[in-house]
Parts: sequence; C-alpha cells; structure tokens
Amino acid sequence: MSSTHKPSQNNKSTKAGENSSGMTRRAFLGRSAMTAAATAGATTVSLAVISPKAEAGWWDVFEPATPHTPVSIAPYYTAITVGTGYGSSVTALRLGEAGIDTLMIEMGQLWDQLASDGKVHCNMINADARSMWFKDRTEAPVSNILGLPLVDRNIDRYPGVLDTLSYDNMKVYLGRGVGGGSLVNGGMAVVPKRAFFEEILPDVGADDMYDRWYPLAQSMLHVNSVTDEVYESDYYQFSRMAETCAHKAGFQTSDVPNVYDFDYMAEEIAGNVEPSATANEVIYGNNHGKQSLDKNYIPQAIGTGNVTLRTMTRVASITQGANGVYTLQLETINVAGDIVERLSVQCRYLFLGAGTMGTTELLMRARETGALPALSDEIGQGWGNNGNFMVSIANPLWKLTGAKQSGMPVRGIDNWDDPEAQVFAEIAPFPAGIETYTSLFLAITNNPERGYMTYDATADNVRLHWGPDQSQPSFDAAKKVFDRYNKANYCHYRRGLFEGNQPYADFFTYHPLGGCLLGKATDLYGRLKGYDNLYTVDGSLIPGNVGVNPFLTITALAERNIHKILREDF
Ligand code: FAE
Repeated sequence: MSSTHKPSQNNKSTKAGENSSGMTRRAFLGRSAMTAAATAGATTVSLAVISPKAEAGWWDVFEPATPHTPVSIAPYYTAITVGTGYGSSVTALRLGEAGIDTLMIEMGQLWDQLASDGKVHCNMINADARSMWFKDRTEAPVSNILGLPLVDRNIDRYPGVLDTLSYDNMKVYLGRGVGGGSLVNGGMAVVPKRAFFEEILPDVGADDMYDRWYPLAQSMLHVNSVTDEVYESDYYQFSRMAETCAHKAGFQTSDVPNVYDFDYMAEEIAGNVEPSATANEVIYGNNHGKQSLDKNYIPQAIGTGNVTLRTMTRVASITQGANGVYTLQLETINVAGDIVERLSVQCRYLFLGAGTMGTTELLMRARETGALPALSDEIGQGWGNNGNFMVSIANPLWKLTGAKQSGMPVRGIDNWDDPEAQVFAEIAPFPAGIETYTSLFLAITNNPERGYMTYDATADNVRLHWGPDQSQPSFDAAKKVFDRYNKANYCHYRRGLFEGNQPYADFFTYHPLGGCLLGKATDLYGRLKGYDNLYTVDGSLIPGNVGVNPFLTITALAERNIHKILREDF
C-alpha cells in the first residue's frame, strides 16, 4: 500500500503548532463563552433544552431547537470576517490573538442545542428539518437505493445545516452554520501531492507550505489516521473489500487522514459511547467525534476575548467610505427565514470567508453595482469543481460491503501519477443499513475545465456557468480507472443510485473552488486588487482543483496569509 497522500507524520498528537493548538483551556473557555454569548438575550428557549429526551417515541412530535438570538454588536470593529468556515476561523483566531477586536458574521446558526429527540443533528437515514437550509425536501447526493427513491424525504423549512445551490449542469453542496463546511463534510484532511501544488500555485512557496503551514493546519484540526483495530471492524468491510479489488486491478491505495477521532470511533464500535460516524451521521452533521471548527479554531478565537460572533446574520452588501472604512449591510433572520432586523456595521479591515460561492457573490455584487468598482475583472473567473465525480459499482454476490458502514472514508485509490487517468478515488461509504452489493467512490480527477460566474442584477445573485461537456475530462479519466477495476473483479457499473439513472454523478460538487484566484484577483496573500485592507481568505482563492479534498489547503493557506498580513498591514 502506498502512502503518497499521507502526511509526513500521524498527527494524532496535540503537539503545539505555531502559537497554539489542541483543545487548550482557553479554547474550552472560548467554547463556553461562545454558547453563553449566543444564548444571551435569547427570547425563546426550546423545550428540548429544558427537558432533553434521550430518545423520542413515535408519539412525540419532533421539534427542532430554536436558534440562539444573535448577540448585540457594536457599530464598529477594527476587523470583520464574513462567514465562519475554514478561512474565516483561522483569520479570526490569529486576529484575536494579536489583540485586534474582530467580529465574525455567520448567516447560519450555532449548532449546540438539542432538539426534542435529544440530539443536535439528525442522521442521514431519518433526516428532518435540521438537515437542509430552508428546503421542503432533503437532497442527498445518492438519492435512490437500488433504483427506488427511498432516500429523500419531505421536511419542514428550517435553517438547517446543509445547503445546495443549483445552476445549469451543476449543483453545489455547502455547509451553513458556525463552522461552515466543517459541520457537514466527511472530515478527510489530505495534503495535496507537492508536484501538483507547485503546478497550480507556482508562486506560493511550497517549502513554507509543506514545512510549516500544512503541519500547523493538521495539528490545529487534530488530523489523525484510522487505527488498524477500527479498520478491521465490520464498519470498514466496505473499504477493505474495495481496496482488495483495487489492488487486484493493479492500483495503489493510500491512507486518507481525517479529523474524526478514531479513538472515539473505537469506543463507538465497542458500544462504550454514543455513536456518530457509525450511526449514519455525516452530511447533516455529526453529534460526536468530528473536529469541526466549532471545536477548535472558533472557540479558541472567542477565548482570546477579542472576537465576537454574530449568528443568523447575512452580509448583504459592502461599500467603502472616503476614509477607507468599510460598511456592511446586514440582514438578520429568524427560524422561518424572515428578515427580522436590518443593520449596518463598519470596519477598517475586511476579510471575506463566505466560501467560494458566497465570497465571489459579495465581490461581484460590489463590483457590478458600482459599490467597489475598482475590483479586478478576474473576480468570477477560474471556478472549478475540484474534478469531483462519483461512481457506483455493482459487486458480485460474494463481495460483501456489509450492512454496517462508518460515515468517514479512510482509504483511496491513488492513480494520480498516471497521466492518462489522473484520479484520486476515495472509497466512500453507502450506509443504507442493508447489504447493497454496491461500492461508491468519490473521485477527484484532474479536470482542467473552468467555469465562470456572472452577476444577475434582476435577481441580485450570481449565476455559475458550467457547460454540459465540461465534466467530460473527469468522465474519461474515471472510466479508464473503473473499467480496469471492474474487469479485474467481475464488477460492473451500478445504475439506479443517482439522479438521471447514470452509474456516475458529474452534476454536483462538494468542493467548489476559485472565483477569486490567488495571484489574479488578489495578490499572493489574498489582498484584493483595487482596495486596501480588503482580503479573501477562503476556497475562492484556489484555482479550481487541488487534486485532493480542499479544506486542509484552505486552512494552511489562510494561516500563511494572515501571518503575513498581520505583520505588514496592521
Ligand atoms: P465554508 O466552509 O463554505 O464557509 C463559508 C461560511 O460562510 C458558511 O458558514 C456560510 O454559511 C457563510 N456565509 C456565506 N455567505 C455569507 C454571507 N453573505 N453572510 C454571512 N455568512 C455567509 O468556506 N472537504 C474536505 O477537504 N474533506 C472532506 O471530506 C469534505 N467533504 C465534504 C462533504 C460535503 C457534504 C460538503 C458540502 C463539503 C465537503 N468538503 C470536504 C468541502 C469543504 O467542506 C469546503 O471546501 C470548505 O468548508 C470550504 O471552506 P471555506 O472556508 O471556503
């Protein structure tokens, strides 16, 4: 087995990185403060908080928690971060540590309250209102089981944790809430191959990234690898079986590190703790085990005493006054999605971390409406889906994947060094609760195609332009790999899982990247061209494809950039 995507060391330890790492006392205090601050002034408290029930009976009417009432904010902060995903969370922590008063603004809720079933998040099998951001129905990426539309269900509209944005030929999945995508993602924390990193970001010093910023990001996010004990359990039968098939077809596989705590998973499997990854929890949030940003960076940021968090509040627009001060128009919503307050706030330094789609939209709106007309024409360009391509394979009856499957992938087929078929295909779970004779792969391919965004003034939003043929390179590369895989293992492609009844899904992405590229729309540290003290800090900086799952790179780049900015711009 190769370990090409494995970090240089297993970062299970909480060894201090630069400044701080691990769950420190300050982070603990920050987490308490985060909750206390969010609850302060709450006008309604859900029944679930007063009287949490360990398990709800069929006779109980399910009630999601009422989101915390947002805290009051001052009219001015030295710095503001928009969003609370990886880029913003890193930035807020480092600003807070430097003693700079900072406001974090997040349109979603703080996910720390129990609903009437005694849980914060719902699982994938019994999804409810908590699953989706104001939708009437869930939109699971795998919508059918063996041809039957058994997965999705009608739900009440609610500020849930997973959102989808639909464009022509492409649907983008996103996390909503304090922690952004870290709340819903599969936790895979992968360092890109250095040669590919140097190809896509040739002007970002790779030595610095690989020696300093990736290790810091790994340490802060508690990246670890599956233990042999856990991997040998029933919950990874699906992965062991696919790995054996991959080897039989002559492919290498590699370890896929994760921020899910595999010691916790071992305790789940032993029946000693409340299960999460082994109980079908992932895309709608994990109740335990996963190091999402609300467990590390964000509480540490608030723990500095300099960072304030405002939830349920969307940044609608940005302007700049003659004195260089930025003004943000804000809209605060209630649980029904109604705007209950419009207010504005000002700052000297503005960091945009609203994610690839959110940041690009805010900047395009500002440029196209004339609010920030000097922003670069590059904004909106260079969008990519990280080559995402899902494949479903039908196994012969003697190749069992198991009814029990952990939600966290831990191994991948690594064919990246084959120029004819550059594919890194993670062995994904398909936790249906029954034997499905099906293997699923989330392939990341080297698709050079790029889309672009335009601002629609009538709808006041952006449109993504991604043509029907732009996923073809992903198809071609994945087909080469899985044709060979199937042939060696008596497998074939499985239809009936995805929308459109193809054995693959090229119409959605979990990994939108680009739109505000480093070195094009910004300088090499995320400073937006045309304006002082205005920065992009998230996935929109990355040019469309990073060859592996992106959040570790977003985190490491944000660490690198804010380090420079704090020294030179403040
Ligand atoms: P992101 O995490 O998207 O955070 C942006 C935040 O800004 C969100 O909380 C938004 O609600 C908020 N926001 C947006 N607009 C506004 C506004 N106007 N006002 C206020 N707030 C706003 O940004 N990546 C991996 O590396 N490994 C994985 O295993 C993995 N699995 C995934 C699985 C799923 C289902 C999904 C959806 C994504 C997955 N990803 C994974 C992708 C990863 O989560 C994503 O690249 C990062 O979260 C992006 O980080 P950003 O800092 O760019």
